[in-house]
Amino acid sequence: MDTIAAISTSLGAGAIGIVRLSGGQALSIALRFFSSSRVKRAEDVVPNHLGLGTFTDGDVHEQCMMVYFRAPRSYTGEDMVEFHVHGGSYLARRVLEALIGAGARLAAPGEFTRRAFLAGKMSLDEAEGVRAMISAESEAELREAYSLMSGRFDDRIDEILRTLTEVLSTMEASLDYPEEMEDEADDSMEKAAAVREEMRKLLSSYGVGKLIKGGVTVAILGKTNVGKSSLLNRLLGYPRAIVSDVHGTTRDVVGESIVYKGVKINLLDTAGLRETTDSVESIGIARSLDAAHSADVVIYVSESGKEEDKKEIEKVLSCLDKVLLVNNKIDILGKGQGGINISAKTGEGIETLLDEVLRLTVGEGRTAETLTEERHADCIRRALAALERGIAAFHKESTECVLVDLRESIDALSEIGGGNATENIINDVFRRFCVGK
Ligand SMILES: Nc1nc2c(ncn2[C@@H]2O[C@H](COP(=O)(O)OP(=O)(O)OP(=O)(O)O)[C@@H](O)[C@H]2O)c(=O)[nH]1
Ligand SMILES: [Mg+2]
Repeated sequence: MDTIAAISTSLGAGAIGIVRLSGGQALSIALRFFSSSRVKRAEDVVPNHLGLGTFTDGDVHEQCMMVYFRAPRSYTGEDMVEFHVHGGSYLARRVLEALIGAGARLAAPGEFTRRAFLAGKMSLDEAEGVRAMISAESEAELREAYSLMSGRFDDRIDEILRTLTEVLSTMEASLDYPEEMEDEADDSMEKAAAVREEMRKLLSSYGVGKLIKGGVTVAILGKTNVGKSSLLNRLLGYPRAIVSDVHGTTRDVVGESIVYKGVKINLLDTAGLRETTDSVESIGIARSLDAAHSADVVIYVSESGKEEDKKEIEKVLSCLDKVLLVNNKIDILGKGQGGINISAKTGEGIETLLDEVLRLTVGEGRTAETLTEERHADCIRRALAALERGIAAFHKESTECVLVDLRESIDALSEIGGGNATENIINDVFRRFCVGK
């Protein structure tokens, strides 16, 4: 394979910039520019040692560090070189240009990791874990990403695959010797049923997994002046939205995120609900309702103790899934009946409110492995559907059909690790990586 190069650190001012090379020519290209008192020729380079030297390209001289990873003991499994140069996007770009001028090719997004996958250094879902680690924004997300990247999730899938393969070979044998193998076939189907449960459990964790990955979206809804924007500001810890005692202050949806107990929460403050003839405010109110419908949880704020027209609230909230009723301003109005009592002004009750948001969404007890990737969920859905068909076929005593369904189930599940993933699937996974990873 040709030798690829890219800047692996983010562009912009920083303490260091890393420029990477991977491929058969990595070391020879690197040594056209790098020299030090110890390193004159390729034989002088000690693998896995970071050495100080000078990168020289025409008039450009840069004191930098270089490290060489010899194949196959590198991230990609190929010969790799990294230059650690002083931070600053121009310098790193200049080094990259020199390497490309000397025969390296600019790497495509995720191409280093793709090569690692092709070299058998990691499975496809582990590669997805690498990407998830990079984009994680909360502790919960990081934990799930690590489970993917470290192969814990992969191990669980492999275990299911092993069982299914065993079931398949027993059923294949029972096709030839139906009478002798009757008991074994029955046992196998019990195993298949256990695997079915396992797959169902994994799939049901996807709801939570999605929330952990994308964050829990919470819309703050209510009439004008009840303190929605004050609540948003209190949750963020700084005055993001305008607060005033004028009714109809907020016109647009204001969105910001926080991390609470390791979970990302996307907050949406919305325009207060009221009858209005103002065309701009009407648009704002329509957006409030859209935000409420797209949210995972709606916090409906009222002023504590103030009766609101029940029918009117019903109209707004009836089709919403998860609603938390909140009585605000308890510092001046006292606690209300029903709902969570808070004061956006003093902060009282805010933790209770956030705990309730988590309880309604990600719950308290998370399972060992949570499904976070749509691609994996899709594979398991197909594998489960095929397995269910197979189990049904067994009870109708059609072993040929059972075999077809079992094979389909195994194929779908194998796609997770990338064993039989098509070029399209692989392209799709790595397309979403950044350049240099
Ligand atoms: N005492 C007290 N005042 C509050 C509290 N929350 C909000 N307020 C006051 O209530 C008024 C309205 O607050 P906002 O946060 O702007 O209300 P809103 O619901 O966003 O209003 P709109 O944007 O017009 O829909 C302001 O004067 C706030 O200072 C609270 O917990 N206690
Ligand atoms: Mg407001």
